[in-house]
Amino acid sequence: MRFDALSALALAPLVAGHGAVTSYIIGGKTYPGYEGFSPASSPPTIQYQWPDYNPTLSVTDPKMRCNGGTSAELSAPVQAGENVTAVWKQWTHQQGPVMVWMFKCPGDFSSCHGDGKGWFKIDQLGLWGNNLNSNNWGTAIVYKTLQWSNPIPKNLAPGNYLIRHELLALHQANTPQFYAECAQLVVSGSGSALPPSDYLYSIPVYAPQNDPGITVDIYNGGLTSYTPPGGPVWSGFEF
Ligand SMILES: *[C@@H]1O[C@H](CO)[C@@H](O)[C@H](O)[C@H]1NC(C)=O
Ligand SMILES: [Cu+2]
Repeated sequence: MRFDALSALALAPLVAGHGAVTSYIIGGKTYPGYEGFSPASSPPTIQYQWPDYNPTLSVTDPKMRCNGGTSAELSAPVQAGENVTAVWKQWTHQQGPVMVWMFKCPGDFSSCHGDGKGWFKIDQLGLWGNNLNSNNWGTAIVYKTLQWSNPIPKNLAPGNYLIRHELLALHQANTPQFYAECAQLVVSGSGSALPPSDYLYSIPVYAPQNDPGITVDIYNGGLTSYTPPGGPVWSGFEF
């Protein structure tokens, strides 16, 4: 009995671990995402339907893009400059960066799947301070608040976009865990800015598996700083 109880406790964190974006708050309105596991029976959403909470372990895995999701039936309107808040129903890890990416669709969402070199970062938070073996990481904010909020670049050209929220968990040395989900946004505004090509990446693969921001051992090596993989955030002011 005692053994069983302890085993159950030991297993619980595995079952309850990990996480995924489960809804979005935009302009004061909540847009439900998937809360379960596809194929979902829930109503249509703005979010790509994802299959599970499991981490993606390899930068080349197709799940890197949107956790294996497929096109959503709905989209959410957002004004350039307005915040998009992603909400996680659960999240367990406190070491590693948060990164938010967008992709401009050439046309309709039904034919836009984030293919090709078109993804750019609009926000990220890695480490603050100089202690990698700490909770001073972007993902610790998601752990505490179960949310991440940032604005759509104010000058971004209007159009159909995918937004991709990515958590990179670094608590296990040499076993980085990627968690990414996507949703569909219709951006409005009077801007005309689009990122220049040196800010654009394919997903996968936006960085090599041996990128120092991916292979980093946060418990060892005397490191005092950290740079997230995939380059800098696009400020939104270039044309
Ligand atoms: C919008 O996002 C920024 C972070 O980039 C945050 O400081 C601010 O509080 C957010 N605003 C709202 C209304 O959530
Ligand atoms: Cu996990």
